Amino acid sequence: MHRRGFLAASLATVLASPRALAQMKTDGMSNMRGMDHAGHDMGAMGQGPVALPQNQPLRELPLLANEAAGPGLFKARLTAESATARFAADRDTPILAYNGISPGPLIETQEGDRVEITFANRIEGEPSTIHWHGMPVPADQDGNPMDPVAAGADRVYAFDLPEGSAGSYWYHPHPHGRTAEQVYRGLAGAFVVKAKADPIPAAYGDTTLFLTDLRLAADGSMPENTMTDMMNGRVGDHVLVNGQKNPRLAVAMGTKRRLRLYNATNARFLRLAFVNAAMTLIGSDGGLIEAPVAADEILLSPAERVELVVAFDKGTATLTTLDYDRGWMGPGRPEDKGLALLTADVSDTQAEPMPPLPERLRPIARFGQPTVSRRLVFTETMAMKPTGMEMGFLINGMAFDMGRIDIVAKAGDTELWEIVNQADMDHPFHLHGTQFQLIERERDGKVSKPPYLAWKDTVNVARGETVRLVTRQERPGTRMYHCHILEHEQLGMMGVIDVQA
Ligand SMILES: [Cu+2]
Repeated sequence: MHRRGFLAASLATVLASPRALAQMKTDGMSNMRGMDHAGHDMGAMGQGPVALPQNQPLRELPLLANEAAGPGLFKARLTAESATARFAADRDTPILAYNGISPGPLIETQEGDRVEITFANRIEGEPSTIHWHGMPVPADQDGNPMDPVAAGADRVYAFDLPEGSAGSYWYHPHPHGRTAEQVYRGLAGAFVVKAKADPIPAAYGDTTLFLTDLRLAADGSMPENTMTDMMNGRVGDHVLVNGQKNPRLAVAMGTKRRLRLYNATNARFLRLAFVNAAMTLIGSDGGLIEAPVAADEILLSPAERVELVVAFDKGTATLTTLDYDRGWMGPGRPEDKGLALLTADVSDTQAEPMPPLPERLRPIARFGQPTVSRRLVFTETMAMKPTGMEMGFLINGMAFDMGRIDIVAKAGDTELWEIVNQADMDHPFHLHGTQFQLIERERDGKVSKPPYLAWKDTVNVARGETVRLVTRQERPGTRMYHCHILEHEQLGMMGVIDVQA
């Protein structure tokens, strides 16, 4: 039996007190959507959400052009700046964009490549960084909040992609206190590292589906985060695929497609199913798994990725969402189920016969016995302050402090990390600088082992659950670990690990 914890109890108290509610309203939180209205999908001022066009042909993400002349080097420039997008047909939306677009351009490189990307921060008045989510890059190239790039400044991020690092990574800002806002305003993109010898048949193609979450006010602007957003993480009104709402994909009968799905939302849990098409899981955050696994549904928590092979054998197939209860605080829980994210029109014409998926994809070496073990406990707090309600999201009782080292580790050590979620909400745990292996989950004394071995950099830790994982940092330097609900990270659910040589 799961006991509702401190935050839920505090919230219940606050909601039960008319005085407190009135105070919250007069404290500039009258736009606290969902707290005093049922239903989250309200546009600004209680109107319905702004309608977005649907059913347009799926856009492939534009590639970031490689400016290097020879092989083995990927050289490019990413400029973060204000831009304008047209989500709704009749109104402009001011956004933040990489090279003018959101999602940012798709970076595609090969394992073994050297990468040199000049980052130009042209966001007015705000520092930023680029964090290479999941990638094995040196600590001083990983866009830590301690290494801000000032507004107007440039810096070069340079790193080598080792053999065996092929996978579905991404890039996004990680500046102190501003990550959540810079990401929901549009700064995020996919970074795919291709294998030199790829076991997946080329006939399946390779399509990145970058899922983001958009909320628009009636005038087309993106409203600022509210109290509800800070508490639950910002969930928008529209889930977009490559910036489009429910785009369409035309395929011939019998087609198999390789799809890389990214949850690049700030806080939306996506429990996904493909209606009328069979899904086979082939990869996780850090690349291919050992062997294909048939999947009826997939839970993709914020920042997680999967690689799928989808077989289109009948009629119209829809990538859709299923209900998932991740522990919503307060009223206004968004409708999770039945969202059509992508519709595939399967023609009657038979596709050329597709080669089968190999039975083995690649070996994954299991980590040896850990020599160090650590325990991270997630909790939530809430207090009424004269300035309003103040929430805290803590790891081992502490909120993030950039000047504090929380963990000292040694490069090359194999470590067991136990992530204990004593909070009322699920929190997706992300560790920088490496990939880890999930060992087991425990809830109410029941232990379950994962059905297959996989490289992960983000794992959901459900409320009341303990997740055990094994990891190893190969390089020295300062790394972050945090909840990837970006508003929770901002409110303190982050720590610093100092890896020593
Ligand atoms: Cu969280």
